[in-house]
Amino acid sequence: MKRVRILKPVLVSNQQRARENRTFFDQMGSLVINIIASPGAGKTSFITNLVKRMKNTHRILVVEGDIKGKIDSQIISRLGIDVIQINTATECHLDAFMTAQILPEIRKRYDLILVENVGNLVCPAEFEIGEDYKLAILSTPEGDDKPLKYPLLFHLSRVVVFNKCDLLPYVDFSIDRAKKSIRKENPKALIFKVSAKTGEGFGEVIAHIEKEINARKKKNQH
Ligand SMILES: Nc1nc2c(ncn2[C@@H]2O[C@H](COP(=O)(O)OP(=O)(O)O)[C@@H](O)[C@H]2O)c(=O)[nH]1
Ligand SMILES: [Mg+2]
Repeated sequence: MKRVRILKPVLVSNQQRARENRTFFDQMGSLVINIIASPGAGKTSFITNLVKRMKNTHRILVVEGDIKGKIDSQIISRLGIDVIQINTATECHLDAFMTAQILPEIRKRYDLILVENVGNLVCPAEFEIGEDYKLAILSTPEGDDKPLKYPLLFHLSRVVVFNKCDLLPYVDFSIDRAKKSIRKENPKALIFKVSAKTGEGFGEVIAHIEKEINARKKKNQH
C-alpha cells in the first residue's frame, strides 16, 4: 500500500493564506490576537474582562471559533460590541481559510480583534490564521505540567496567561514550575497571572495590549 503524506502541503498553503489575511488586517490597522487554550480554561471569561475594560476606549471585534453553536458569541454580544461566529463543524481548530471567509464581514476598522480559537491545546497551535501573535491561556486546575506536554503552543505564543489564580490555594499548581517549563520552550514569552473571576492582574495585560495596539498604529503611519 502506498502512503501519501499530505500534512506539509496543507500547512504550507494555510501559511500562504494566513499571509494574505495578515495583509488585510494590516491594511485595516487591526491588532489580531489568536487566543488558544483548553475547553474551560477561561477564554471567554478572559475576553469578557478585556472587553469590559477596553470597549470605551478602543474599537474591538471578537471572533468566536466553536465546533457548533453560538453560546460564547451571545455572551460577548451582550457586552455591546461586534462579534462574528465561525462554526468549524468537524475541525478542532480555526485555520486561515476559515478566517478568510469572514473577512468580507469586517467592514469597520477595529483597533483590536480578539479571536477565541476552538478549545484545544494541540491543533490550533499548528494553524496560523493571520494573527499578530498567539496568546495561550493555562488555567491553574489544569496542572503546571501542560507546557511540557503540549510544548508547541507554548513555544509559539508571545504571551502566556495563567488564569484562575484565585484557585491557587486549592490546586497543586506551581507558578514557578510552570514558568520554568515555558521559559525552556520560549525564553521571550511574556507571562501574566490573572483571575477572570476577580479581575486580578488585568491591568498589566491591558497595558501590554495597549502597547501593542499603539505599536501597530505607529507602523501603519509609516
Ligand atoms: N474560579 C475561577 N473560575 C473561572 C475563571 N475564569 C473562568 N472561570 C470559570 O471557568 C468556566 C469556563 O470558563 P469559560 O470562560 O467559558 O472558558 P472557555 O471554555 O475557555 O471559554 C466557567 O464556569 C467560568 O466561570 C477564574 O479566573 N477563576
Ligand atoms: Mg469559550
